[in-house]
Amino acid sequence: MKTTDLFSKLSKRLSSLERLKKLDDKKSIPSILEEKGVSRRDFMKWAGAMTAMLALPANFTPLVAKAAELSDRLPIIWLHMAECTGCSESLLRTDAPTIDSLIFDYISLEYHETLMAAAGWQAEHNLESAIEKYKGQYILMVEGGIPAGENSHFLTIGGHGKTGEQNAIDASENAAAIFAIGTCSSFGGVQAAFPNPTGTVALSKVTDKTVINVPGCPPSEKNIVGTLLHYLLYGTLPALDVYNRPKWAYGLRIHDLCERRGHFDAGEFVEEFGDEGAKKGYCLYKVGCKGPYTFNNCSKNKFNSHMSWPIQAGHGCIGCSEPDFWDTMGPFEEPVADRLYNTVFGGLGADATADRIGVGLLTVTGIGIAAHAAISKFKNPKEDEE
Ligand code: FSX
Ligand code: SF4
Ligand code: F3S
Repeated sequence: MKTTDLFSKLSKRLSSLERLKKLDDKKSIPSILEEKGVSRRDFMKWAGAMTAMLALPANFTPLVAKAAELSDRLPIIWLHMAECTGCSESLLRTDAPTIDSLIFDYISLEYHETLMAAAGWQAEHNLESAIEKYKGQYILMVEGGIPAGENSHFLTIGGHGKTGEQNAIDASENAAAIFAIGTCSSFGGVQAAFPNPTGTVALSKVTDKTVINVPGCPPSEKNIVGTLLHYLLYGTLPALDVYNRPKWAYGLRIHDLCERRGHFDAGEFVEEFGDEGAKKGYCLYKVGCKGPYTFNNCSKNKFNSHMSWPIQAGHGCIGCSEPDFWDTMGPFEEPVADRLYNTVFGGLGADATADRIGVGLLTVTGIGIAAHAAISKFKNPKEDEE
């Protein structure tokens, strides 16, 4: 589609959203931001960064700003399943709330178990009435993996003993769009790690509807808010990768966007934590960095009010936005070169390591050749179960 056609398509979508009634009597998002000391200039700067993140041309910035301002027109139902609540916490609990978290605080969260005041029967009633009232219009965001089937009793919610699985199925039925927030909801997460005692599965396994996965343990606030903005702007699904992750956020590897990449290419590695190489900010591959096999944009978004991210802090990426990373990416502080190179090049022998292969080969081949394919060949303890 030509850029001008896209611009008018998105403008039309926003005009139709603007005609929708505001869902609650809270102040508008622009006035709340102003109250919180966010200047219009800062807001437009933020919108410019989000525009770039969503891979839109810079002249779309006013549309992205408007989408953010209209984000209180869409009702949102947020369900918690089996997880640590880190996804919600990462977005909302910060000393100096970012624009992303402020927006999140003021969108129309019709139901969010961590944030709402209601409890017990009243909470159950709120969920049912939100689903009924906003049938076909609400965005369903689900955090956490789902103990399913004969194991669904491991997660029951409320007084009727209704399972989390049933809640997720019922809420999915009438949602306009479904986002799995975090690795647990996207792929099962920590509770689904071997031997998965609670039979936990991804949200996409309990509904036939398309689920947009926003993984990360936790995902960055920008990837959560960006997914919402994308839906506000387009009203349709974003381009997705094979794991249903939005390509604008998960299209490149950690390794492709890493500030230590020059050291990798130059063969300069941290050999052990605390050594000279570590002090010089060398590449963390030999101390276990899984950035070459992990698709995410952490170096751009960072965490803790955009202060830092794992590799900047001095530890390798552990692959937290990949399916089954607890089982496939360990040990977290050792390289997996043996498995990878054994897979990609066949004849290197099962115990070939980054050291034996040598820096030359590491550098020439670029570790990530067919990274997805290679990861799928990693030994996964789950396979032993079958
Ligand atoms: Fe925790 Fe969310 Fe990890 Fe899972 O995040 S940060 S265990 S992805 O579901 O709360
Ligand atoms: Fe960065 Fe890790 Fe790649 Fe090294 S291996 S360049 S630390 S992503
Ligand atoms: Fe997770 Fe790796 Fe980013 S561990 S937070 S995907 S750097």
